Amino acid sequence: MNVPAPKTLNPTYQPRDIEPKWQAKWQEAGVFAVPPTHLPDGTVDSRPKYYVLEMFPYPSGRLHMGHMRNYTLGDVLARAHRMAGYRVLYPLGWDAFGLPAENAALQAQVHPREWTVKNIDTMKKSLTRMGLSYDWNREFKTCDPSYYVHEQRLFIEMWKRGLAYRKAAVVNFCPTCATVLANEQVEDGRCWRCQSLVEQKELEQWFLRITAYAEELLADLSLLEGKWPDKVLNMQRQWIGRSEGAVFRFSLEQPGPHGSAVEIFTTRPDTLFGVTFLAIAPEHALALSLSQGTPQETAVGDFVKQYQRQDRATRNAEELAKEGVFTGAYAIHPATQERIPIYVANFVLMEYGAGALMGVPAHDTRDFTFARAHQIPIRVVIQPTNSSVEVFPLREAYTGPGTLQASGVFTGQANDEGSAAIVAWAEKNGWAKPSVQYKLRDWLLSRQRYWGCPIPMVRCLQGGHGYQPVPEGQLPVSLPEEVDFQPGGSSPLQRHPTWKHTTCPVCQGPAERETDTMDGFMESSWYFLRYPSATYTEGMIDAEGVSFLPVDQYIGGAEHATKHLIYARFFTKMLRDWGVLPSSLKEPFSSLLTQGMVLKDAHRCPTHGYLYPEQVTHDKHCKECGQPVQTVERTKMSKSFRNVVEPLPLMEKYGADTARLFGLFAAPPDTVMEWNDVAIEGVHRFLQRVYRLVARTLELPKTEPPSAAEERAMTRLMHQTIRRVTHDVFVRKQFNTAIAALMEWTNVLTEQSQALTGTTPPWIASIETLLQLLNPMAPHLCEELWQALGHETLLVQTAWPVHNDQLAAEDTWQIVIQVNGKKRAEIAIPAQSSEKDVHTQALQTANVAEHTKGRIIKKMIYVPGRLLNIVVGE
Ligand code: ANZ
Repeated sequence: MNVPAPKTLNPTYQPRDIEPKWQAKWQEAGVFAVPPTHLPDGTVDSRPKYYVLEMFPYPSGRLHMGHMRNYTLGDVLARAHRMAGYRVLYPLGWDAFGLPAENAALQAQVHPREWTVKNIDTMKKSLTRMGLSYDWNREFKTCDPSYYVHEQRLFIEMWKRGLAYRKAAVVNFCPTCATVLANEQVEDGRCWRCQSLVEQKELEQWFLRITAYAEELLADLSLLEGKWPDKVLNMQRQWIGRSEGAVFRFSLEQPGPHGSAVEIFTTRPDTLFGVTFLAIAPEHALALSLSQGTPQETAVGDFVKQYQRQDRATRNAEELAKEGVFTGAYAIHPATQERIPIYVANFVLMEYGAGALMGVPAHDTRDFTFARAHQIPIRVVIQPTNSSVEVFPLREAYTGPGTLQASGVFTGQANDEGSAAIVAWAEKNGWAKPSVQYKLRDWLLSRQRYWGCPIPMVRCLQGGHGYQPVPEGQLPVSLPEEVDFQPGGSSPLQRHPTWKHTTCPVCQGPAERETDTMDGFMESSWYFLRYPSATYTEGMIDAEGVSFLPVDQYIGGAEHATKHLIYARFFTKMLRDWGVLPSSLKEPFSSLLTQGMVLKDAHRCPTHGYLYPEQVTHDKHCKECGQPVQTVERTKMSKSFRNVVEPLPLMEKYGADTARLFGLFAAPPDTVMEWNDVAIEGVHRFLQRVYRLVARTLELPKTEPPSAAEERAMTRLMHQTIRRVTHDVFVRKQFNTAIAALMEWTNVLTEQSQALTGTTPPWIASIETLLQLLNPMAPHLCEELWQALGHETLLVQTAWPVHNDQLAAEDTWQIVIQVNGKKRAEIAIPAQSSEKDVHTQALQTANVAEHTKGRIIKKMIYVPGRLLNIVVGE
């Protein structure tokens, strides 16, 4: 091998000098840009594509450890795949609309755009400092009209196809943010951003019909099995929440202007004969009218008022106190003709099923509690096979399977069979139909805020044309820059003196623009389509862009499981149905990696609350008052816990390569990562060792080739390490074990280097391969050392090393010998020995001979090259 001429190397590792230098060189050489498939010279780039993407950041202005971990994972995959010969698309943009920008405008009197742009600038500098290999040519921010124009076209198309519509709805309203919130944005009855108690208001809103895709969104989760974390798949299944059952119609005893029947949804038609009450939601049209003129009228009125104000999440919670009030009215049981009392109850949700249920106290826990509280009769209609359930003394509902009893002609049937038979019979008689319900609700899109994408619709004021889309030639509908930020119920767009006034596209008469803007989750539902076609202006994505889909590896937080990750799937399926995306594209993200959180101990003083690390003494006392502090172990990094580690100072101290490596080494990517000051020192020392190893190599003269045996041993370890690291990086995506393999190898090489009197081709090959394998994780250091070894070409442009199984094979096998499953010896035997040779040598080993002496060998189980289990008996 031709050993290149060495260059000089600074005697000590100085990441602060090395890192910016290489970042500039990579930029200059344009090594991270993805050229078009069809090059101007007529050639076609036929490398396989690899699209790796991290969930794009909200430009809050701060880069935290979570970001750092997230982006390093993506960068390692991008860099490794580039070296392995893929055409890698690895872009970043900005999720730039959202409330914090608008809140900043309210508080600090800066325009949201200015705030956002400034933050993007700061964050981009930090990301660049980390040495991330993005193709910045594809960067965009979602608050630019050139981005959201595509979203407005998409909305109009959805409206034309009936997938966007308006509906009056009881909505979650945050009084502090003065905006409507989607169900997903209410957490424990509070606003997800400001934690204010959420109120309920009835307002006309824009919705997106995601429920049209409920079935497919659920079914296609099976395509993601093994490629997405089970946890995320299960959360989506629950969220979509498919229930099979039936709708039954119960006639009212006294039909009135409100109708003659009440419909209920049940998943347990088998319990029909056990129904002893009905319950309807407080918002149900019948709630007030049924009680009219009955002594219950006031009680029902008060109850309805009270619960209409309660937010959806609380109403839905398991621990909600089950309350209800009798309406004074009765229904007639369709099978038994009995009178069934109708209640209004808080645990019945208007949005689910028919907004009403049939109560079966004997077989449903909730109904049981309710019946006891309201002295409602209990009727047992299912008997378990091996015991018996009687009304007295029934302590709890029997919810298990069994045989139907007291169920007319269905008595004696197994309950699951009975269920189908009852529905079929009732359907024939005209008072039931099978029904499938989903928990998934249509997506409430409108927000009464300024800093979002304008909804491109206008309302005709005089001509009676209702809502009309803004004509294509007038798109994008851009946000006005001059607005007045006053907190209040209406959006600043509503208060703008001129912006909303326009003309009706149908009659040219006066019209008003929609002043609501879109939910911020809209921009993130399709942004991954934009990077591959970043410069295409005619539409969202062109053929070239499509060729990069789907995203091969998506990386982000599991907290997006039921929001962004469902919306993006919905949009992909919808755009495929429209022909914008190919029919073969079923899912947007082939593989999903949800990275674990970064945790760190926090310290709390009984008097001074949470303390910064520098406020705590070595023996864990508060520096202020001397009291012992309580350690809250492994808690989420958060400003309020004062346990945040800032990435920038960390990179200043140790360099970006150490910070990157620590994030990768501390834990597998999908598990929580614990912050540890000792470990960061540890990875820093490892990089210094690599540096010294190369420095030592450069000091030595070239010498004669080593002995064949030495060369063989060196080459073997190199090929074994290539094999391990390649598998860990490309297949397992477990970078911590890849780094461990490189650390082990470095230790061996360091030890050998001490005795070395000169460098030889296999030695240089080892050192260079070490740098190539470490390069995706610590790219700056490796590039510097690569250059020091005399290379003119950039390390990032070299090919990923490929191992050779033969060269990696051991000369000898270490085989564990067990007798009846217990380890008795370990033998070394030339590799590739026959099974018979292994038997012979094993039986001759003293400890094995002793344990088999005088016993009959029944069987020998052999795992080639690894293990022999001798099964003996008397
Ligand atoms: C009678 C019955 C008997 C029920 C029994 C359950 C057990 P999932 O599985 O979540 O879909 N239900 C129907 N509509 C409701 C509404 N709008 N709000 C609250 N609860 C409602 O739940 C379906 C069950 O929840 C239905 O089946 C109904 O109670 C209740 F032994 O009907 B069941």
